[in-house]
Amino acid sequence: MNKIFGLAVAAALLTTMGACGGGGEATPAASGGTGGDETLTMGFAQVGAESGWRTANTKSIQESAKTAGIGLKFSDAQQKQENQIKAIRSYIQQKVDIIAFSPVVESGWDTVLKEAQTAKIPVILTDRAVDSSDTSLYVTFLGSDFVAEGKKAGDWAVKEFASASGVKVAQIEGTTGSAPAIDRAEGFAEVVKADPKFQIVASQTGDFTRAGGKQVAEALLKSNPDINLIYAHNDDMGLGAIEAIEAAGKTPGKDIKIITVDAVKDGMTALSEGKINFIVECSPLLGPQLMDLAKKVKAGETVEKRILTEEGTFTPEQAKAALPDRKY
Ligand code: GYE
Repeated sequence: MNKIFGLAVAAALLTTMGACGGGGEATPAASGGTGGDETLTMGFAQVGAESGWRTANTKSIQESAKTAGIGLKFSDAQQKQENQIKAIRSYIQQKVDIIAFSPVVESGWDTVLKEAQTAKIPVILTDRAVDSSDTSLYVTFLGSDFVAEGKKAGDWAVKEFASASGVKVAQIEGTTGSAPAIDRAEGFAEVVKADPKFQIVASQTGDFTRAGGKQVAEALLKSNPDINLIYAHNDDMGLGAIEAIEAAGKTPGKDIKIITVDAVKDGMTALSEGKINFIVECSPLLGPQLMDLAKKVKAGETVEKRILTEEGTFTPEQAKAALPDRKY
C-alpha cells in the first residue's frame, strides 16, 4: 500500500518544465536548425523542499534554466534516496543530454551513476557530494566547502567564548549521511577540539527542517538545561530551536548562543534581532553556474572537477545591513 502510494507520489513529482513560453509542456532538445535556442535538455533530481535554502536553490535552478534556454525536467525526491534514484533512471530512459543532481546522502550512488555512464549521459553534481571512489562517474561537482563552513562556525565560538571557563555545546545536525552534515560537524569539531573548555554534550539530527530542529532542541533543553551554545547545521533548524528555547522561558541569543549555516532571509532576520548570534553563509544560487557548466559539457569542453562557491559570514550588524538587498 505504502509502496504503491510512494510510487504514485514519485511519479506525480516528476514534473517537466519547458524553457520557453508558459505552456508547461516538455520541450524536447532542438534537433539542430537555426530557430530554437533550446539546444539542451537537463534532468535535475532535487533533494526535496526541506529548508529555505532548498527553496531558493530550486528557484535559482528553474529560473536560470529558462534564461539559458535549457529544457529542464525537474523532480523533488522528498529527501529520499530511492526517489532520487528513480528520477535519475527516468532521465536516462528519456535520453536527456545532462543529468544534474544534489545527492541527499553521500553513499550508494555507484550503480545508478554507472547506468548513466553506460548511456553516455554526463552527470554534474551540485551542492552535495558523493563518496564514490570512481570519480569518472561524474564530470564535476559544483558547491560549497562544508568543512570550511564548520571551521568558520568553530572560529567564531572560540572568539566569542574567549573569556569563559567552560562551554557546553549542543549540535543539531543535518540529514544523517549527507555531505553537509558530515562536513559541517567535522570542521567545527576540528576547531573546538583544540580548546579543551568546549564540550559537545549532545549531537542529534534535525534533518535540516524547522520542525526537526525544534524537536531536537526541546529534548535537549530537558536533558541538558545548562547548555551555552547551540550549533545548528542550517538556519531552519536554528529557527526551530529558537521556538523551543522561548517556549522553555529562556532568551535565545543571550541565555543560549546560537550559530547556524545558510543565511537565508528568515535566518538573517533572527540574526538581526539578536536571536541568532552568527551565521556562516552557504549560497543556494547555483543555477547560473550550473547552466553554464551544462552548456560547456555538452559542447565537449573540459571543466574543472571541483568548482567551489565563495561565501562569507554574518554578525547581527552585518545582517541588518545586508537584509534589504537579500534575494532569498
Ligand atoms: O545548508 C540546508 C539544506 O545541502 C547546502 O541543505 C545544502 C543544505 C543547506 O537543507 O539548509
